Amino acid sequence: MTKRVFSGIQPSGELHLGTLLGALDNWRRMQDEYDCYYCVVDLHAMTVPYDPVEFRRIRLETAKVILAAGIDPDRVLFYYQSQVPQHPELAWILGTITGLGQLQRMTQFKEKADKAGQNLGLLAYPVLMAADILVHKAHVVPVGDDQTQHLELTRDLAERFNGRFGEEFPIPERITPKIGARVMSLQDPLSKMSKSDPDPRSRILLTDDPDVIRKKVKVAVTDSERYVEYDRTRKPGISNLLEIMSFFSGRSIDDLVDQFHDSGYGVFKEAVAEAIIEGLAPLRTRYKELSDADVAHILQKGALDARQRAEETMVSVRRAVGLDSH
Ligand code: ATP
Ligand code: LTN
Repeated sequence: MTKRVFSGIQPSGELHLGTLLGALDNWRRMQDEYDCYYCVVDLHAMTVPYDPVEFRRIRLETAKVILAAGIDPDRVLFYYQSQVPQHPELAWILGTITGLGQLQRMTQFKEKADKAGQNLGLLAYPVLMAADILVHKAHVVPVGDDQTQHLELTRDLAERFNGRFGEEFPIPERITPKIGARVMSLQDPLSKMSKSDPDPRSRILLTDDPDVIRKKVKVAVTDSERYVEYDRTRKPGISNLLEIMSFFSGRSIDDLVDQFHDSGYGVFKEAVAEAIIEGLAPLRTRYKELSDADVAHILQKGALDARQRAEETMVSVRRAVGLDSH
């Protein structure tokens, strides 16, 4: 049997290098080998305050960038989470077997609640994420490092459900890339590159113009030493740039350190910027070619197919928990 893959990205801001290295690149590579379900998880993005007009724009924009990154709708199911009501239905059922303490201990809940205030949706966020994955009985989930805790909960819930109601779900595995599982902010290399960072210089957007990329890399925070060396603790800024360059150039970090060790940070940064620009060129071209109407059409078709597949799981889940119609 071909293994199934599920992953999601929130439409909560413009996509950046972190999303590409941490998740999207694996999404693209897995589509040849696996049965893939990829989702713009709009219900998740509603758990912090938002503006509905901007939300609508960013949701379409997110879908467009994902397609431009090489996700092929002929090979994968690609859709908006809110258009497949089986996701929240399963989330409700899983919610009834989730301990409150477990949710309150989630790092992301604590961080977001501190910033944006608590709400039930934010607390239940990881349960909906578990439902996303389990409703398609996914075996593999490609995500960045920051999703480890959420994936653990998903595995727990799958095991708990199977234990109580009978074998239903495979226990999903997390897949994180070797390089790029945690891309750091260009302005504060001790925190992760994030959509919600108020400083736009902290991240390189996948749709940034070459000149913007050059400027952002040029002003990236490094350290006061002179040598290009890889050491994430002592030299987090330079190490982050080395990882990014290694990803785009396909060269090993050792090889890059050999070449740039004594060249000075200025020369190294110029090379990093050019590698990013060249690496993002195909995405930029595809992005320009995609119309909003094409994207909307792809998403509608994806939702139709995803609803059918998710319904197959739900028929069996409803029966298992005693909710079938006869
Ligand atoms: P952000 O923190 O940028 O606001 P997020 O992690 O809250 O984003 P998503 O956009 O839904 O939410 O994340 C999409 C995927 O990208 C996830 O798999 C996540 O792990 C990954 N990802 C996001 N930021 C990074 C990063 N800096 N490094 C590596 N992977 C990342
Ligand atoms: N919480 C994830 C987004 C997400 C997801 C998922 C990822 C929602 N549902 C299911 C993988 C599988 C994040 O990246 N912030």
